[in-house]
Order: sequence, then structure tokens, then C-alpha cells
Amino acid sequence: MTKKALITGITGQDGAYLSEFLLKKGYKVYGAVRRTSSINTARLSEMGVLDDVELVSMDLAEITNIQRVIEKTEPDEIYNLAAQSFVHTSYEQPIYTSDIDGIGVTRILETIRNLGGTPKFYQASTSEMFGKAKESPQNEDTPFYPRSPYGVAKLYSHWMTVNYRESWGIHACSGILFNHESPLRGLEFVTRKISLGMAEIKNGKKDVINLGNLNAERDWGFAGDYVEAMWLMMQQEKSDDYIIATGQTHSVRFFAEQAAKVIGIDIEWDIDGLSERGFCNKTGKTIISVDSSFNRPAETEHLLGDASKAQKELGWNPSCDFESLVTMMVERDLERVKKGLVWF
Ligand code: NAP
Ligand code: F7E
Repeated sequence: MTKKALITGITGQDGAYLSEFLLKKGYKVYGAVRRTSSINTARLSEMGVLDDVELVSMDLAEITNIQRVIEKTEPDEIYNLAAQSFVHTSYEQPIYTSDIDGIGVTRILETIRNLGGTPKFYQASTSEMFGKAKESPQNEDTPFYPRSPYGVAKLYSHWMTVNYRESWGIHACSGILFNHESPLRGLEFVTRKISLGMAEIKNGKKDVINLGNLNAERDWGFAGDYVEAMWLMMQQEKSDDYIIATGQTHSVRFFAEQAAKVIGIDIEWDIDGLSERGFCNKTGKTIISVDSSFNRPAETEHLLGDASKAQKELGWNPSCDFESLVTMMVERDLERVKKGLVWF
């Protein structure tokens, strides 16, 4: 029998990669989209899957809507990827973020409970829950210390997922995914901001990329690898929680240096008091400048994941290394800028 999956947040980066992955596995894919004046299907189009998924209208703010959609589509598996996912915005919209990223998850879990415990449920948890990390690398036993309203809301929904599994026997997994990127990453996130910025600099459409904290370190992987891990978790007989990460961490500064190399520029850094700039070592032209408005009220400085449980129990391993990821992102943005096609 054809398996059915319902993906919330299907219009986002992971939604596009997961749709492609599940369609290749033969699933019937329903994609939940919230009503907006213009639904952003650009990623699904670029992935070539827009015509193969069935979109249904659903907002995590509205439990009656969630109930009707789940009853109508009768999925075997729900992947909850929908969220207000931009950490910086969560400081300005903490209540909205808590409602969608926190209570929104309980709305789905309550619906599953009322339906007798099926379908299976995947929750998109995050390394941001480790925040001011108590140890490095972080694993499933590392204590949480979130540093943003986003991280706090996601921690609540992580524990609700665990609690519904333990209380009601729901097959509910929490994937604690470290940062994962791709050419479909939103423009507000630092990796895509840098990859597009470099492509624009190369094509004479921009001079300088303004960034915030250059010293923050992240364990960056490729989104295409990470959606496979989501699916693997859902196929286990017993549901559980897993860290998904590459086991390597790099600073924003190093990401920028690597991205600049793809367009043929070697960056050097000039620190003058509180100001800093990255410049081309041949022309002296400024490529990176620091703008403190991108700083966060409380920063997550260092993340590094230990995915050995997922490697052992799921047989999951990342296929794409850091250098290939940076090159893939800059090269795709170079193609887009040349064609005048930049979106998301
Ligand atoms: P993304 O590109 O920002 O996509 C978020 C999705 O959520 C979009 O489809 C968005 O719809 C939808 N959404 C937002 N508010 C909604 C609401 N009220 N009701 C229904 N849908 C709503 O995020 P992503 O990078 O694909 O990440 C997927 C999930 O994994 C998110 O939950 C994120 O928090 C989590 N996560 C991401 C990472 C990462 O590094 N990418 C790491 C760990 C965890 P619109 O198109 O209408 O905005
Ligand atoms: O920031 C620093 C910034 O916004 C990464 C989401 O998918 O991953 C993502 O959250 C770092 C931070 O991602 C700029 O201060 C410097 O330290 O790309 P980001 P994030 O906050 O790590 C986690 C795992 C999620 O779950 C989230 O949903 O880069 N940084 N300069 C900057 N960040 C941005 N956005 N823009 C800058 O100019």
C-alpha cells in the first residue's frame, strides 16, 4: 500500500528536500501550507516536485484546521517542519514564536492522541536548544540552555514530543538537527546571505556584505542529507530522539573566507578598535563589514554535534562535507545572479 506523509512547512528549505526524498520512496505527499496572500512555492518548483505534491491549507495556530486536515488526509507519518525558524526574529516576536513553535506542536500531538495514537510524528527540534552549551560536542544527554525565544519554544515542543511518546505511546521522534544549509536556504540566514553576497560581488552587483558576529561557530551540514535522517527515525520500531550533525564546526568568518575563495578572492582581516573589515588581499577592497545590528541580545557562540547514536542506530552518515557545501551554495547563486533569478 502506498504510504502517505503530511509535511508541515513544505514551502521551506527542508520541506522541499523531504518532499523530493519521500516522492522517490513512493510516498503520496501532502504539504500543509498556511494561507498567505501569495504562497511561496518557489523551492518546490526549483526542486521539480510542485506538481507531484498535494497542497492543503493548514496553520499551526488553528487546532480545528489541524484536526480536519489530519482526518481528511489520513497520513501514516507527519513531519512537523513548520516554524517561525529565524532566531533573530524570535527576540522581536517571542509570543508568536512560542505559539507556533511551542503550542502549535501540542495542537498536532493532541490531535494524534484524540485519533487514538496514530499517525507517527516527527518533530523538527534544534541544536539551538543547547544555546550556551554545557559541553562540547553536544549529544543526546547534554543539558539544554537555550539562548533565544526560538530555542525556548523549541525546547518546550521537544519535551512535549517526549512526553506524548511516554504518556500516550505515540510513535513520536524528536530530531535534534544542527544547522543544515543548501542552495534553497532562506536569504535571512547567514550562509545564504554570504553565498548570494559573493555571487553579487563577482557580478558587480554589490560591493560589501554586512555581517554580525563573525566568531560564532556552527556545525553546518547539507539539508539533503538531514531529511534522510528524519525518515530513518520514523522507520525505527521504537521512536526516540537523535542528534543529527557533521561533527565539525566552523566560524562565520571561516565560512565567508571559503565562500570568497569560490569567487577567486582571498580575504584578509583588519581590526581597528571595535570595527573590523574583511578585504581582498589583492585589491584592498572591503568585502565584509561588521554591522552590530545583526548581533543578538544573547548569542549561541559555539555548536558542535556528536551524531554517533544516529550513526550506530540509524546507519546515518552525512555525504557532503563543509567545503562542498559552501561551493555548492556559491555556485548555484552565481548561476542565479547571472540569469537574474534570485528569490526566497
Ligand atoms: P524554513 O525554510 O524557515 O521553513 C519554515 C516553514 O514553516 C515554511 O514552510 C513556513 O511557511 C512554515 N510556517 C511558518 N509559520 C507557520 C504557521 N503558522 N503555520 C504553518 N506553517 C508555518 O525552515 P527550514 O530551514 O526548512 O527548517 C524546517 C524546520 O526545522 C523548522 O521547524 C526549523 O525550526 C527546524 N530546524 C531547522 C534547522 C536548519 O538548520 N535549517 C535546524 C534545526 C531545526 P511560509 O512559506 O508560509 O513562510
Ligand atoms: O545564524 C551569526 C549569528 O541565522 C548563524 C536556523 O535554521 O539554525 C538556524 O539558526 C550564526 C549566528 O542561523 C549574521 O549571530 C553573523 O551566531 O544563519 P543563522 P542560526 O541562528 O544558527 C538553527 C539550528 C535553527 O534551528 C534555526 O531555525 O551566524 N551571524 N552575522 C549572522 N546571522 C545572520 N542570520 N545574519 C548575519 O548577518
